[in-house]
Amino acid sequence: MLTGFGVDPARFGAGRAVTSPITGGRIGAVADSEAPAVEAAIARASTAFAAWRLVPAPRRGELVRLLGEELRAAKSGLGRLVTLEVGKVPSEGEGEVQEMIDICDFAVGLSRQLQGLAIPSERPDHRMMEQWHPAGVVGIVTAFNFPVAVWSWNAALALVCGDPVIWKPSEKTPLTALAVQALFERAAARFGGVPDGLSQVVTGGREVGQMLVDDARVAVLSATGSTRMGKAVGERVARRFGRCILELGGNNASIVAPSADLDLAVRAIAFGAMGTAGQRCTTLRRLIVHASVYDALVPRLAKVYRTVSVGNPLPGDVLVGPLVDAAAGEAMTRALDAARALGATVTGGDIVTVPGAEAACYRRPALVEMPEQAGPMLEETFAPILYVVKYQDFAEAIALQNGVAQGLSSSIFSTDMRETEGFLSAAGSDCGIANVNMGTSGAEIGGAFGGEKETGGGRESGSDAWKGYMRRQTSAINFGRSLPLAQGVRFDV
Ligand code: UN1
Repeated sequence: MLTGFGVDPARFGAGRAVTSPITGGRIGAVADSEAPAVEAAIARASTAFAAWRLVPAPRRGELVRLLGEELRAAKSGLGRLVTLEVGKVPSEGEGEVQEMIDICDFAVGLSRQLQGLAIPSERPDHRMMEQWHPAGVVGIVTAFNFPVAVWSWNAALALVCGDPVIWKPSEKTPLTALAVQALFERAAARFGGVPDGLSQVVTGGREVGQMLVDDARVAVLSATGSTRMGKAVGERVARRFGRCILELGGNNASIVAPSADLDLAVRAIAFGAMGTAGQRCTTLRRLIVHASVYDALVPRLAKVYRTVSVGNPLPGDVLVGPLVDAAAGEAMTRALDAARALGATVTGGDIVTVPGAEAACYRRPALVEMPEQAGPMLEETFAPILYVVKYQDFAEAIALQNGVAQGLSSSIFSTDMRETEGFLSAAGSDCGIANVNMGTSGAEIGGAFGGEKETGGGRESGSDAWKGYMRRQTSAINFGRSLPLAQGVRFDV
């Protein structure tokens, strides 16, 4: 299956089994990296850093440009591998690779724009400036649901910023990681003279990630996953004064206001809540609907939930593929049971049997009408469950939107400018992402991606997220013959 990517077959065959969520069957096995191999990877990356930081940034951008070319050429094959390993429908598998290509393009331009500042000095014959220098080795720990794009948001920036990367993919998705590493190596061979160890993959479970977390040679640790994982990582990295970029759980909501365009809202809600089988960190999980449009909207959504196509994603004619594994299905059942116990009405959520895929986990997405925002609605369950509550006035809607521990993405459907601007104001949504007349998921790479509160506060991808991969240096330069002190201090010796 990895033919064409040049992946070393010695890396798989024996070791931890990799299964496809499409059938639940085994598609390969990848050996975990042993502790000495992880240690050696960190040492190699540290040596690579000493060389790579001296390569001019636009030249580093050239390597990322070549990586983007390799990704373009491999788009359909790699997208297919994402579909096989994660179960995404083909257009989403390819869309994920497109996201990688986009961030490579962004990073190439960025490689000529890692700009500092010239700052006016208060002292005569002085100037001040700020420069951005490479930070060091970047550890990248990624989740199963975006097995390749999240690496690229971090790696494309880190590489142009002058930092080597070490990637620990989810133990559920090592094949796509090895395929991407093989594409990187092709780009590196074309570039010529890339330091050994500039981009590496280590495989395995938590212990492997922990070695990156605890090693002071890893200057920046970027981790995507659950809030529980992020809390542990954040604490451990803080203990050694390392830097973290955390992209953790979301419990994203959309508000549907009285003036909303309901045709548009239905489509956006459907993609946001059911796309990727509800397994995006940006998935729409809570819908806050004004009482006056509730009866016009919710039955329409219920119809979509009853009829949306669920099944094997490979032929490309379904919208909802499988959940990643049986544990995800069990978590979905637990959440739905808890909602029912609180008096919820559930449409969908049942098990879907796919012939030949009895070991897989297919579920019809669930639309859950809640009497109030409580219980499982306050938690992120990584499954296609959309909880719906009613609201009466705008302030209540904002309070519900902000009334959870997570703060990743949010949106409002409204054509009332006072509401849309209020939603985006300082007193509006408390999330890292706040959209208008669109869903909560499917962000473009040009903006900074991440969220507040238990989402972890990190920012990746576009805007000035690159600053997280560099260290800032402030310099004051005296080009005169006297030594005036700042703040008017006198110290004449
Ligand atoms: C994730 O689920 O970890 O905004 C990332 C989105 C995608 C990225 C999701 N661009 O939905």
